[in-house]
Amino acid sequence: MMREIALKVEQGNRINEKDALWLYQHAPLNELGRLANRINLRKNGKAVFYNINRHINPTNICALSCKFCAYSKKIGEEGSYAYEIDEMITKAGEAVAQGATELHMVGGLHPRWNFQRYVDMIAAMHKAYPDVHLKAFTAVELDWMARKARKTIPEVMTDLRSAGLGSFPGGGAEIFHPEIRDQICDTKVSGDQWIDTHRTAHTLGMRSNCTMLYGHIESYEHRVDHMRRLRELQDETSGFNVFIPLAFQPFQNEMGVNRYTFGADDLRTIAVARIYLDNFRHIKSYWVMLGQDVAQLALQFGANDLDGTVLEEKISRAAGGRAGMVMTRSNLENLIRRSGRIPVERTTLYQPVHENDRRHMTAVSNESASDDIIECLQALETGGTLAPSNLWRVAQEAPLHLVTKALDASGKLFSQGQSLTACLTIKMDMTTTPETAANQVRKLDSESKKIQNGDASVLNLDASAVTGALDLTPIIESCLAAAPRAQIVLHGIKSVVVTAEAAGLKPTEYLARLRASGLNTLEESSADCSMDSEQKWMVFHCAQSADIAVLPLISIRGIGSSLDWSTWADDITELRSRLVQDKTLFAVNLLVKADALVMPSEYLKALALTRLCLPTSLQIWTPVLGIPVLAPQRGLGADNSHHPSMKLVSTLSSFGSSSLGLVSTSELSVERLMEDVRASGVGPRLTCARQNEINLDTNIADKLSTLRHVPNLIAVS
Ligand code: V47
Ligand code: SF4
Repeated sequence: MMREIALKVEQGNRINEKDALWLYQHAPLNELGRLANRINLRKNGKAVFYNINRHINPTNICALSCKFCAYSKKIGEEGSYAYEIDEMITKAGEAVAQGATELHMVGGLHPRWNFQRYVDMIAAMHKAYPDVHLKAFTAVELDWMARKARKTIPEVMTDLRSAGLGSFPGGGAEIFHPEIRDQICDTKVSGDQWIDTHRTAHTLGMRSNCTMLYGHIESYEHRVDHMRRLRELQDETSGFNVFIPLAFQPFQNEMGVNRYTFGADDLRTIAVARIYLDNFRHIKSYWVMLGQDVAQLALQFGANDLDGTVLEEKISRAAGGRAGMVMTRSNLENLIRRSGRIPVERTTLYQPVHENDRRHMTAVSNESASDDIIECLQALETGGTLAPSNLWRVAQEAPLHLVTKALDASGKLFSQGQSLTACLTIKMDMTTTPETAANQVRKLDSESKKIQNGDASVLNLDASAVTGALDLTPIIESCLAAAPRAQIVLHGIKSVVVTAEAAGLKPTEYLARLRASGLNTLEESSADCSMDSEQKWMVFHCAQSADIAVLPLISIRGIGSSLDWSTWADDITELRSRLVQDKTLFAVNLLVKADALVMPSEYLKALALTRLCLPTSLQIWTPVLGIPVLAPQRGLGADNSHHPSMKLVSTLSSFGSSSLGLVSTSELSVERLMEDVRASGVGPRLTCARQNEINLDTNIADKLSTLRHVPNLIAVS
């Protein structure tokens, strides 16, 4: 079916709603992304738009009470506000001083504002800043104004245009289908009215945008139906500038929805829109709702616009939006450049602000790379290896989609029991102070129940911050006394070296003692990256001869505004050379150096390349909280269940991850995590094991068979 749909698209035929639904439900994520990406490159070339704009939400006082809306308040309610026109002009002035070419204004339906108030607002703004494009008022606000003024929609639009309004934003569309609309915003204009209003605008020669609010209670069918109505109107009028999927922000709503959209769903939505909405030139990856991370990735999945600097956005913020309210020009340009695209500042009507940039908008037939890079990828695809210099160049130069194409063709994806696993873990921070360590052990008494109940299987002794000598043998013994079924992992290699030295022991001797006390795995920490590689591998070999499994690390790091692929290439080369002699290695962790600025698209490319470079007997672990995120943090709950990196979990298996590694049950909600894992499932490919999923101290063959016969394995299909 994927091939049929792709063929339709390649031959210039449009896909139908059934095809769109199939793509949503079944298309492999990367194949879908490649198709959408190809279409976008043909329509828009390598240019990705952004604009310098400011949002001004004139009031949050609203006569309606849409169930999804966290933003609206009633008159007199705490937190309600209504700006005077002067205040708005001051805000606009700040933006204009920073180069804004657009003001975006939407807000609540203020019961005490009459139509003239809106006309005055636009007239005053236009007078103060005649060169700035005023994009204001949703179909919902226009309907409100028309009813208040007893005017028709065309009259309202004409008056606003005469006052200086430039175009209409796409809000208020939500989900058109009455099955959903009646549940989430029954007092708002209907879907048909929304469409009629935009038809009127287009007929009057004005342009508008359109949106879709997704990720709440609607189904894929409702989304496709929504897009169908937009495509039909666009066929009629060609008046839409852009389609903007709005990812639902889940806090303070009356619909019982309390989780962010899955990253894989966001990417799917952008891609399906790009493929289905063939009569739209632009698809917006709205960073405010998607978060910077997914917004950046979406540029590879069919989107060609990031929206703008925004400056003050209150609607998503009220509902738990965590992407921040403002981006600078250089932030936006950096996100675009590091996805291999060319940033182009645009006007509201999608013209380049600098005429010279138009050349970047010329169609490109597909992602490309030089012949030798293609040859290198082919070598990896067929199981070959590359010299370090070539490895480094491939990582640096190959576009993400060429890498995933090679990965798909290699047959390495989903080769390990077709699972994405997680080892549920209790983490204990080790320190050199014996009293604190003893306290930790005491704490374990309560935590040990989790292990006895099978809710966790691993005890992770985190010694990565330990700098002095700390003999872990008594601690491990106490741990096992409290939780006899626990598998003990030691995180951090340096402590082994330091402690052995202080005790006058050889590392082999100390490791043998640790093994005798019950240690089964030694895991490299990012703090160990500074160790000399020979010394590190010497410790690993000693551990292995003591029958302790080892988990090395592959690290990537960002430097300034780019990514340094050399540490990654070195780690891969090193690991490959070790693998020749060492058949007992079973997994590696893929980690970003803590201080690094690494883009999500770069992390996923590193993951896909790592999978391509290493034999499938070696699992690649992507620890959830080690996935790089760009967005600033906000406190949304005590644990990390809403951490932005969770958004990417649903994408990881498509890029070659085998496991989320050691997941600390006190840091992340397992239920949430399982939802994310399920959300990545295309067909019966993914499973999330709750307990004993990886028996760390067995050899690979045993372990793989364990993977396939895990008790309580939850199959996802
Ligand atoms: O209509 C409300 C949505 C819209 C939430 O045209 C929410 O360029 C997510 O339409 N989670 C207003 N979305 C914003 C809008 C928009 C934004 C950016 C650019 C453009 C454009 C238009 O925000 C509303 C509603 O669909 N919304 N609450 C929420 N919790
Ligand atoms: Fe009012 Fe708009 Fe919120 Fe609905 S979504 S309650 S119309 S501000």
